[in-house]
Amino acid sequence: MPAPAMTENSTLPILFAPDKRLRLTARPIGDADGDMVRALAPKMLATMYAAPGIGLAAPQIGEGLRLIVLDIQPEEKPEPLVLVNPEIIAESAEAATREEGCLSLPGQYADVTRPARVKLRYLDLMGTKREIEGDGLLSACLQHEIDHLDGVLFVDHLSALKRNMILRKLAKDLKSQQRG
Ligand code: K2U
Ligand code: ZN
Repeated sequence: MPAPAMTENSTLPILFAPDKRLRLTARPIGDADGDMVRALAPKMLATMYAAPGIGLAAPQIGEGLRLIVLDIQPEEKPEPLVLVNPEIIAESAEAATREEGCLSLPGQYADVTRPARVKLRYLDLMGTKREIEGDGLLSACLQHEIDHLDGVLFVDHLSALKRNMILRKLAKDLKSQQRG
């Protein structure tokens, strides 16, 4: 059986806020899930590249699993990362602010402040324990994706006023699209 390509051309539909499935806490991946996760990861990467995005969490495609994919490298040298059951094990006291967007909140952007550097422990697709440390865009992306696993969206880090403005606009846009 040929080794599954890291990405396939089959993309999955991305859920948009205020879909309730984006607010659930995802469950840890167990040993029994190996084959399903190895089949899902390439589809999530293909979906992310097609969006385009630099990160994607399983809840965004409706799977309540603690699985994220990311690739912050420019297109010429893609460096896909698949993180199973990722956990933040250290974060800097120093904070950093960056404008964030989200594939599940299309067209909405806002400045989000997070720890500048994070260290994560995770399992790779073969079940090997690994660690990754990041700052800058990688740090923001890792934290943004792990938030998704806990039902947290970037707007939750904003003031209630800004969060409600964005969520109200998204709900309105969604309604007008459904009306067609
Ligand atoms: O999880 C997602 O919705 C994909 C996010 C990942 C992300 C958000 C904020 C900061 C870093 C990563 C993005 O929508 S992917 C689009 C993108 C592209 C370049 C830079 C930032 C965001
Ligand atoms: Zn997002």
